[in-house]
Amino acid sequence: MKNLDYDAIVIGAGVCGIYQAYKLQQMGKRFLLLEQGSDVGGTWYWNRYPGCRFDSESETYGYSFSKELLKEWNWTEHFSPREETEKYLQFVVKKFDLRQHMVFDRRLESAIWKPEISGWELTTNEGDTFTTRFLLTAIGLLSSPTLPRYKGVEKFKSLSFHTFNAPREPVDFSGKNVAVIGTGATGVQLISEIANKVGSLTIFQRRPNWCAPLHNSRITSKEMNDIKNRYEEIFSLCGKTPSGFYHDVDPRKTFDVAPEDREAFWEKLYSSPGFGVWLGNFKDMLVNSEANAEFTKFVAQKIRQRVNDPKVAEKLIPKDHGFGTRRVPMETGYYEAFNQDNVKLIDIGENPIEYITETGIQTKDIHYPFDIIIYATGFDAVTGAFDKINIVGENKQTLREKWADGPQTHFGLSVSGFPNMLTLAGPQSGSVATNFPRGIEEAVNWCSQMLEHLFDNNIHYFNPREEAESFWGDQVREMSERILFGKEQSWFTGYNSNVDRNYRHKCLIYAGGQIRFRKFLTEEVSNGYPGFIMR
Ligand code: NA7
Repeated sequence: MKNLDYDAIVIGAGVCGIYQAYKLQQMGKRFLLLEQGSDVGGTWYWNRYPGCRFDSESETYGYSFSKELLKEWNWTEHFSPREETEKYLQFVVKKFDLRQHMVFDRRLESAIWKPEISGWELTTNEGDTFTTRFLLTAIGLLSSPTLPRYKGVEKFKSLSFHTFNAPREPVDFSGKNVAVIGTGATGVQLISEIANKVGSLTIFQRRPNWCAPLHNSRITSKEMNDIKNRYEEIFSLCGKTPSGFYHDVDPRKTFDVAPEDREAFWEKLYSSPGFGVWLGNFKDMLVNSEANAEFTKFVAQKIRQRVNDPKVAEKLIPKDHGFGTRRVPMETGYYEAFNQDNVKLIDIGENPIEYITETGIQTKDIHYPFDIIIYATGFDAVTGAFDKINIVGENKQTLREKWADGPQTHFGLSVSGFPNMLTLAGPQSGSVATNFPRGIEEAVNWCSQMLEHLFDNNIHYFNPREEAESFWGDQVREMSERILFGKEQSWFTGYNSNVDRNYRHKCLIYAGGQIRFRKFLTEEVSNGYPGFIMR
């Protein structure tokens, strides 16, 4: 058989691709990593909008695989800002000398399965072609940004950008009239950060989300030393929760607890840092509508207390879904921003945006002039990045065709008919619904173990079985039906009004949690990979 250029090619130099590159280097394989950006970082390279940070406790976000790395790196905030996370990933790449395997400014345009070489032929936007035995995609869940389909978006003459493509140089907001469209996790971070830096801020909200305080703070050097001594315990704790965060559900049910104790518990959650308010709540809060409604009332009251104008407060309180049934944006002073004289909320349900003009936004009632328009309008999530690549598998079937009605995968990590391809953070994977690096380490470890098995046994071909894929589809559906989350329109359920194809009512993630997911993965290995054809 013809020699291939590489044993493996990894696509994407974000959190996932970097770790996969490290593993391949450890295995001593001939591999390459292609990255469309000009440097490493993925999410943390692209999203340069003000206020961008993660909602994971910093010490739970770093890689756990190297004790030395854990000892050397110091986080400075409990919830790290984008800039620091980007530096961290650059530090990792330098420390393990991974840059030598990476080629930047290369977008993968096509990947064609070539049975005669039992491998893939890849072509990039620069026209280079490579052959590889295994194709490993680490192309991100939220890397295909979507602009709203308003007429005239391209006509606006002054500065406008999607948050994902925010300018690389800091934007000077002082004295500027700024519009933000979108109030998801991104919009909420951005609005909180720039409200007191702009001349005026006008927020165009379609649907409000239930937000909760992040309670970020600095990490002192004493705290950092303590964290370093506890890393083993920290990762062990994260490994035991469904979400890979510290926060685990409270074993009690909402209505089994006396109202005053319930209230005290919720007050404590609301005033504690991070996702505890969402993921560490009573065990029925995210599965039982009555329990959910009770906590939802509690959070609505908090919003009413924080926003001075009752009419504005009511607009900021979601009426169409309960707390935590979509992604909870974490905020720092978000609601208080609406108490500022320079901040205005436009409910586009009442006053729809009609089109974008050269100088601003035309709504049904009024034309608003702006200096800057920022689109925080989200992503063609999880499958969007795959759709942009022409991936052609066996029998010349494209991945787009295969997933036309929604993704079909085995464990979210491989796709029948697309041999020798591992979708490291693919749709329907359990790792994409977790504290990302925790789930990702799990997925990359598993895929690497499988690759070692293939290399060691001289296996040149693997393909997940169709039965395995339909089994996994059932698991994904069953888990999403169990939780209130699965019933709401959000990017997790494949909803995006800005793209033609919406996988309505199909979950893009495996919502069963990392413990269940890990069990499936472990059994697959111990049973000798029954879900795969290998030869
Ligand atoms: P999201 O959570 O998908 O939010 C996008 C926001 O933009 C949301 O408020 C949308 O309203 C709004 N949107 C989208 N399209 C339009 C149009 N056409 N007109 C008006 N408003 C619109 O994306 P984010 O970037 O905030 O967050 C993504 C993830 O990044 C987040 O979950 C974190 O994990 C990190 P809608 O709710 O659809 O009515």
